[in-house]
Amino acid sequence: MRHNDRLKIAIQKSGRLNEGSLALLNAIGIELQIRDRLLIAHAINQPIDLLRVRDDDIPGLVMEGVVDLGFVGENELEEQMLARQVVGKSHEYKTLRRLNYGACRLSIAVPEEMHYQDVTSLNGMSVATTYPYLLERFFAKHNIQADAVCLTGSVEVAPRAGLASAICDLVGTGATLEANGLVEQEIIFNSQAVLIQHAAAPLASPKQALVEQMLCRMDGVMQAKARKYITLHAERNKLEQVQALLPGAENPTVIPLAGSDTRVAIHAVSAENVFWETMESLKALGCSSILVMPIEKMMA
Ligand code: PRT
Ligand code: ZN
Repeated sequence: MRHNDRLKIAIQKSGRLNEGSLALLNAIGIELQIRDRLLIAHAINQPIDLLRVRDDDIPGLVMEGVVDLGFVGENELEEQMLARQVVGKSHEYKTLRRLNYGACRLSIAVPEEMHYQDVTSLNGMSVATTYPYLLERFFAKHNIQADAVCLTGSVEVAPRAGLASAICDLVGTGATLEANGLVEQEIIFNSQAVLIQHAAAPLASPKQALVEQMLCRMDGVMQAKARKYITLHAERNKLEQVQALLPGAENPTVIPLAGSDTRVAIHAVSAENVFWETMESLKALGCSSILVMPIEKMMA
Protein backbone atom coordinates (compact mmCIF):
# COMPACT_ATOMS: atom_id res chain seq x y z
CA MET A 1 0.00 0.00 0.00
CA ARG A 2 1.30 3.46 -0.88
CA HIS A 3 2.33 5.68 2.02
CA ASN A 4 -0.41 8.17 1.11
CA ASP A 5 -3.18 5.60 1.21
CA ARG A 6 -2.72 5.17 4.94
CA LEU A 7 -4.95 7.25 7.20
CA LYS A 8 -2.84 9.57 9.36
CA ILE A 9 -4.08 10.39 12.83
CA ALA A 10 -2.42 12.77 15.31
CA ILE A 11 -2.71 12.07 19.04
CA GLN A 12 -1.02 13.54 22.10
CA LYS A 13 2.20 11.61 22.74
CA SER A 14 1.95 11.85 26.50
CA GLY A 15 -0.25 13.84 28.82
CA ARG A 16 -3.86 14.03 29.86
CA LEU A 17 -5.43 13.08 26.52
CA ASN A 18 -3.06 10.28 25.60
CA GLU A 19 -4.69 7.49 27.55
CA GLY A 20 -8.27 8.33 26.54
CA SER A 21 -7.35 8.58 22.86
CA LEU A 22 -5.47 5.28 22.85
CA ALA A 23 -8.25 3.57 24.80
CA LEU A 24 -10.80 4.72 22.24
CA LEU A 25 -8.68 3.54 19.29
CA ASN A 26 -8.27 0.22 21.04
CA ALA A 27 -12.01 -0.03 21.76
CA ILE A 28 -12.82 0.42 18.06
CA GLY A 29 -10.51 -2.44 17.16
CA ILE A 30 -7.37 -0.64 15.97
CA GLU A 31 -4.30 -2.58 17.07
CA LEU A 32 -1.25 -0.36 17.40
CA GLN A 33 2.40 -1.10 17.68
CA ILE A 34 3.73 1.74 19.81
CA ARG A 35 7.43 2.18 20.51
CA ASP A 36 7.85 4.77 23.17
CA ARG A 37 10.49 6.94 21.55
CA LEU A 38 9.10 6.89 18.02
CA LEU A 39 6.98 9.68 16.59
CA ILE A 40 5.04 7.32 14.33
CA ALA A 41 3.14 4.19 15.34
CA HIS A 42 1.63 1.85 12.77
CA ALA A 43 -1.63 -0.03 13.15
CA ILE A 44 -1.18 -3.73 12.58
CA ASN A 45 -4.67 -4.52 11.32
CA GLN A 46 -5.70 -1.33 9.49
CA PRO A 47 -4.01 1.09 7.04
CA ILE A 48 -3.55 3.67 9.79
CA ASP A 49 -0.48 5.57 11.02
CA LEU A 50 -0.47 7.41 14.30
CA LEU A 51 1.55 10.60 14.73
CA ARG A 52 2.44 11.07 18.39
CA VAL A 53 2.99 14.78 19.06
CA ARG A 54 2.42 17.57 21.58
CA ASP A 55 -1.22 18.56 21.83
CA ASP A 56 -0.33 22.14 20.78
CA ASP A 57 0.72 20.84 17.35
CA ILE A 58 -2.42 18.81 16.61
CA PRO A 59 -4.82 21.57 15.41
CA GLY A 60 -2.20 22.94 12.98
CA LEU A 61 -1.33 19.49 11.63
CA VAL A 62 -5.02 18.84 10.86
CA MET A 63 -5.72 22.32 9.50
CA GLU A 64 -2.67 22.15 7.22
CA GLY A 65 -3.69 18.70 5.99
CA VAL A 66 -0.45 17.08 7.21
CA VAL A 67 -2.63 14.49 8.98
CA ASP A 68 -6.19 13.46 8.19
CA LEU A 69 -7.57 13.29 11.74
CA GLY A 70 -6.59 14.49 15.20
CA PHE A 71 -7.65 13.89 18.80
CA VAL A 72 -7.38 17.16 20.72
CA GLY A 73 -8.95 19.23 23.50
CA GLU A 74 -11.43 21.88 22.34
CA ASN A 75 -9.54 24.48 24.41
CA GLU A 76 -6.36 23.95 22.39
CA LEU A 77 -8.30 23.68 19.14
CA GLU A 78 -10.22 26.93 19.61
CA GLU A 79 -7.12 28.85 20.79
CA GLN A 80 -5.05 27.67 17.82
CA MET A 81 -7.90 28.37 15.44
CA LEU A 82 -8.09 31.99 16.66
CA ALA A 83 -4.29 32.38 16.59
CA ARG A 84 -4.02 31.04 13.04
CA GLN A 85 -6.93 33.16 11.85
CA VAL A 86 -5.16 36.33 13.00
CA VAL A 87 -2.02 35.56 10.98
CA GLY A 88 -3.96 34.36 7.94
CA LYS A 89 -3.04 30.67 8.20
CA SER A 90 -5.53 27.95 7.30
CA HIS A 91 -7.77 27.51 10.32
CA GLU A 92 -10.63 25.34 9.15
CA TYR A 93 -11.51 21.87 10.30
CA LYS A 94 -14.49 19.59 10.79
CA THR A 95 -15.44 18.25 14.22
CA LEU A 96 -16.41 14.60 13.76
CA ARG A 97 -17.22 13.64 17.35
CA ARG A 98 -17.09 15.05 20.87
CA LEU A 99 -15.54 12.30 22.91
CA ASN A 100 -16.59 12.47 26.56
CA TYR A 101 -13.10 12.52 28.03
CA GLY A 102 -10.56 15.25 28.84
CA ALA A 103 -13.32 17.44 30.27
CA CYS A 104 -12.13 20.71 31.80
CA ARG A 105 -12.93 24.40 31.74
CA LEU A 106 -10.92 27.52 31.06
CA SER A 107 -11.60 29.91 33.90
CA ILE A 108 -10.53 33.23 35.30
CA ALA A 109 -9.47 33.00 38.95
CA VAL A 110 -8.41 35.71 41.36
CA PRO A 111 -6.53 35.68 44.68
CA GLU A 112 -8.90 34.85 47.54
CA GLU A 113 -8.20 38.14 49.31
CA MET A 114 -9.29 40.15 46.26
CA HIS A 115 -12.72 41.77 46.33
CA TYR A 116 -14.44 40.50 43.15
CA GLN A 117 -17.98 41.53 42.36
CA ASP A 118 -18.66 40.65 38.74
CA VAL A 119 -16.99 40.56 35.36
CA THR A 120 -16.50 44.34 35.39
CA SER A 121 -14.08 43.85 38.32
CA LEU A 122 -11.61 42.63 35.68
CA ASN A 123 -11.29 46.14 34.23
CA GLY A 124 -7.72 47.39 34.57
CA MET A 125 -6.36 44.01 35.67
CA SER A 126 -3.52 41.99 34.17
CA VAL A 127 -4.46 38.32 33.70
CA ALA A 128 -1.80 35.65 33.20
CA THR A 129 -2.66 32.87 30.74
CA THR A 130 -1.46 30.42 28.12
CA TYR A 131 -4.72 31.09 26.21
CA PRO A 132 -4.40 34.76 25.17
CA TYR A 133 -6.79 34.55 22.20
CA LEU A 134 -9.64 32.93 24.13
CA LEU A 135 -9.08 35.41 26.96
CA GLU A 136 -9.01 38.45 24.65
CA ARG A 137 -12.20 37.21 23.00
CA PHE A 138 -13.85 37.02 26.41
CA PHE A 139 -12.65 40.55 27.27
CA ALA A 140 -13.99 41.89 23.97
CA LYS A 141 -17.36 40.14 24.41
CA HIS A 142 -17.82 41.72 27.86
CA ASN A 143 -16.31 45.06 26.92
CA ILE A 144 -13.52 44.69 29.47
CA GLN A 145 -10.32 46.72 29.28
CA ALA A 146 -7.68 44.38 30.71
CA ASP A 147 -4.30 42.92 29.74
CA ALA A 148 -3.59 39.29 28.89
CA VAL A 149 -0.10 38.37 30.11
CA CYS A 150 1.20 35.37 28.14
CA LEU A 151 2.99 32.67 30.12
CA THR A 152 3.88 29.22 28.82
CA GLY A 153 3.43 27.45 32.15
CA SER A 154 3.00 27.72 35.94
CA VAL A 155 0.24 30.25 35.40
CA GLU A 156 -1.23 29.56 38.83
CA VAL A 157 1.75 31.09 40.63
CA ALA A 158 1.66 34.35 38.63
CA PRO A 159 -0.33 36.46 41.13
CA ARG A 160 1.88 35.41 44.06
CA ALA A 161 5.00 36.06 41.98
CA GLY A 162 3.70 39.55 41.21
CA LEU A 163 3.43 38.84 37.46
CA ALA A 164 -0.31 39.44 37.17
CA SER A 165 -3.33 40.25 39.30
CA ALA A 166 -5.39 37.25 38.17
CA ILE A 167 -5.08 34.13 36.02
CA CYS A 168 -6.98 32.40 33.24
CA ASP A 169 -6.19 28.69 33.20
CA LEU A 170 -7.65 25.22 32.77
CA VAL A 171 -9.49 23.80 35.75
CA GLY A 172 -10.31 20.17 36.37
CA THR A 173 -11.22 19.50 39.99
CA GLY A 174 -10.23 22.99 41.17
CA ALA A 175 -7.63 21.59 43.60
CA THR A 176 -4.75 23.47 41.94
CA LEU A 177 -6.55 26.79 42.27
CA GLU A 178 -7.34 26.09 45.91
CA ALA A 179 -3.74 25.09 46.66
CA ASN A 180 -2.60 28.42 45.25
CA GLY A 181 -5.11 30.56 47.13
CA LEU A 182 -7.13 31.36 44.01
CA VAL A 183 -10.91 31.51 43.55
CA GLU A 184 -12.59 30.63 40.26
CA GLN A 185 -14.79 33.54 39.12
CA GLU A 186 -15.61 33.23 35.42
CA ILE A 187 -15.81 30.14 33.21
CA ILE A 188 -14.84 31.36 29.78
CA PHE A 189 -14.76 28.07 27.85
CA ASN A 190 -15.94 24.49 28.49
CA SER A 191 -13.86 21.81 26.86
CA GLN A 192 -13.60 18.11 26.18
CA ALA A 193 -11.61 15.97 23.76
CA VAL A 194 -12.81 15.95 20.16
CA LEU A 195 -11.95 14.09 16.98
CA ILE A 196 -11.37 16.49 14.11
CA GLN A 197 -10.80 16.06 10.40
CA HIS A 198 -9.11 18.23 7.80
CA ALA A 199 -11.69 20.66 6.35
CA ALA A 200 -11.34 19.31 2.80
CA ALA A 201 -13.35 16.24 3.80
CA PRO A 202 -14.40 13.83 2.43
CA LEU A 203 -11.07 12.18 1.73
CA ALA A 204 -10.33 9.90 -1.23
CA SER A 205 -12.70 6.95 -1.06
CA PRO A 206 -10.87 4.12 0.74
CA LYS A 207 -9.68 6.52 3.44
CA GLN A 208 -13.08 8.15 3.92
CA ALA A 209 -14.72 4.73 4.14
CA LEU A 210 -12.28 3.85 6.91
CA VAL A 211 -13.15 7.11 8.74
CA GLU A 212 -16.87 6.28 8.46
CA GLN A 213 -16.23 2.81 9.87
CA MET A 214 -14.24 4.28 12.76
CA LEU A 215 -17.06 6.75 13.54
CA CYS A 216 -19.70 4.03 13.43
CA ARG A 217 -17.67 1.93 15.85
CA MET A 218 -17.03 4.95 18.11
CA ASP A 219 -20.78 5.58 18.27
CA GLY A 220 -21.20 1.94 19.28
CA VAL A 221 -18.60 2.28 22.03
CA MET A 222 -20.10 5.52 23.34
CA GLN A 223 -23.67 4.20 23.22
CA ALA A 224 -22.58 1.08 25.05
CA LYS A 225 -20.85 3.10 27.76
CA ALA A 226 -24.04 4.98 28.53
CA ARG A 227 -26.12 1.79 28.75
CA LYS A 228 -26.38 -1.14 31.13
CA TYR A 229 -27.62 -4.68 30.72
CA ILE A 230 -29.98 -5.69 33.53
CA THR A 231 -31.27 -9.09 34.49
CA LEU A 232 -33.60 -9.83 37.40
CA HIS A 233 -36.29 -12.19 38.61
CA ALA A 234 -39.78 -10.79 39.25
CA GLU A 235 -43.43 -11.76 39.60
CA ARG A 236 -44.90 -11.88 36.08
CA ASN A 237 -47.71 -9.50 37.11
CA LYS A 238 -45.12 -6.86 38.17
CA LEU A 239 -43.64 -6.61 34.65
CA GLU A 240 -45.12 -3.17 33.91
CA GLN A 241 -43.95 -1.71 37.22
CA VAL A 242 -40.46 -3.13 36.68
CA GLN A 243 -40.33 -1.59 33.21
CA ALA A 244 -41.42 1.77 34.58
CA LEU A 245 -38.41 1.73 36.90
CA LEU A 246 -35.87 1.00 34.15
CA PRO A 247 -34.99 4.18 32.27
CA GLY A 248 -35.25 3.80 28.52
CA ALA A 249 -35.54 0.01 28.56
CA GLU A 250 -37.63 -1.03 25.62
CA ASN A 251 -39.19 -4.47 25.02
CA PRO A 252 -37.46 -6.48 27.71
CA THR A 253 -36.99 -10.19 27.18
CA VAL A 254 -39.19 -12.22 29.54
CA ILE A 255 -38.14 -15.82 30.21
CA PRO A 256 -40.02 -18.41 32.28
CA LEU A 257 -38.22 -19.58 35.41
CA ALA A 258 -37.88 -23.31 36.01
CA GLY A 259 -40.01 -24.47 38.94
CA SER A 260 -42.23 -21.37 39.10
CA ASP A 261 -45.50 -20.48 37.34
CA THR A 262 -45.56 -16.89 38.56
CA ARG A 263 -41.94 -15.72 38.53
CA VAL A 264 -40.01 -14.81 35.38
CA ALA A 265 -36.53 -13.64 34.47
CA ILE A 266 -36.43 -10.21 32.82
CA HIS A 267 -33.50 -9.08 30.65
CA ALA A 268 -33.34 -5.50 29.45
CA VAL A 269 -30.94 -2.84 28.16
CA SER A 270 -31.30 0.42 30.03
CA ALA A 271 -30.50 3.65 28.19
CA GLU A 272 -29.04 5.18 31.35
CA ASN A 273 -26.99 4.18 34.30
CA VAL A 274 -28.86 2.20 36.94
CA PHE A 275 -28.48 3.69 40.39
CA TRP A 276 -28.60 1.99 43.77
CA GLU A 277 -31.95 3.73 44.40
CA THR A 278 -33.48 2.02 41.33
CA MET A 279 -32.18 -1.36 42.48
CA GLU A 280 -33.66 -0.76 45.92
CA SER A 281 -37.04 0.11 44.36
CA LEU A 282 -36.87 -3.08 42.25
CA LYS A 283 -36.15 -5.09 45.38
CA ALA A 284 -39.10 -3.44 47.13
CA LEU A 285 -41.28 -4.68 44.23
CA GLY A 286 -40.24 -8.23 45.09
CA CYS A 287 -37.50 -8.58 42.47
CA SER A 288 -34.50 -10.77 43.23
CA SER A 289 -31.16 -11.75 41.61
CA ILE A 290 -30.83 -8.21 40.26
CA LEU A 291 -27.70 -7.89 38.11
CA VAL A 292 -26.49 -4.72 36.36
CA MET A 293 -23.74 -5.31 33.82
CA PRO A 294 -21.66 -3.06 31.59
CA ILE A 295 -22.03 -3.39 27.81
CA GLU A 296 -18.77 -3.40 25.88
CA LYS A 297 -19.96 -2.77 22.32
CA MET A 298 -23.29 -2.37 20.58
CA MET A 299 -24.61 -1.96 17.07
CA ALA A 300 -28.20 -0.89 16.51
O1 PRT B 1 3.14 18.00 26.34
P1 PRT B 1 1.87 18.50 25.78
O2 PRT B 1 1.95 19.90 25.23
O3 PRT B 1 1.25 17.53 24.80
O4 PRT B 1 0.83 18.51 27.00
P2 PRT B 1 0.31 19.73 27.91
O5 PRT B 1 1.12 19.74 29.14
O6 PRT B 1 0.14 20.97 27.12
O7 PRT B 1 -1.18 19.25 28.18
P3 PRT B 1 -1.81 18.30 29.30
O8 PRT B 1 -1.43 16.89 29.02
O9 PRT B 1 -1.62 18.84 30.66
O10 PRT B 1 -3.35 18.53 28.93
C1 PRT B 1 -3.84 18.17 27.68
C2 PRT B 1 -5.31 18.54 27.59
O11 PRT B 1 -6.04 17.86 28.63
C3 PRT B 1 -5.67 19.98 27.82
O12 PRT B 1 -5.44 20.80 26.69
C4 PRT B 1 -7.15 19.89 28.14
O13 PRT B 1 -7.90 19.76 26.95
C5 PRT B 1 -7.25 18.56 28.90
N1 PRT B 1 -7.39 18.69 30.38
C6 PRT B 1 -8.38 18.11 31.12
C7 PRT B 1 -6.62 19.37 31.23
C8 PRT B 1 -7.14 19.19 32.54
N2 PRT B 1 -8.23 18.40 32.42
C9 PRT B 1 -6.48 19.78 33.67
N3 PRT B 1 -6.93 19.61 34.82
N4 PRT B 1 -5.48 20.09 31.05
C10 PRT B 1 -4.88 20.64 32.11
N5 PRT B 1 -5.34 20.51 33.40
C11 PRT B 1 -4.50 21.14 34.47
C12 PRT B 1 -5.08 22.33 35.22
O14 PRT B 1 -4.78 23.51 34.51
C13 PRT B 1 -4.31 22.27 36.54
O15 PRT B 1 -3.08 22.95 36.42
O16 PRT B 1 -4.27 20.19 35.46
C14 PRT B 1 -4.02 20.79 36.71
C15 PRT B 1 -4.85 20.08 37.72
O17 PRT B 1 -6.19 20.48 37.61
P4 PRT B 1 -7.16 20.51 38.88
O18 PRT B 1 -8.18 21.61 38.63
O19 PRT B 1 -7.82 19.16 38.89
O20 PRT B 1 -6.34 20.74 40.10
ZN1 ZN C 1 0.51 21.34 25.23
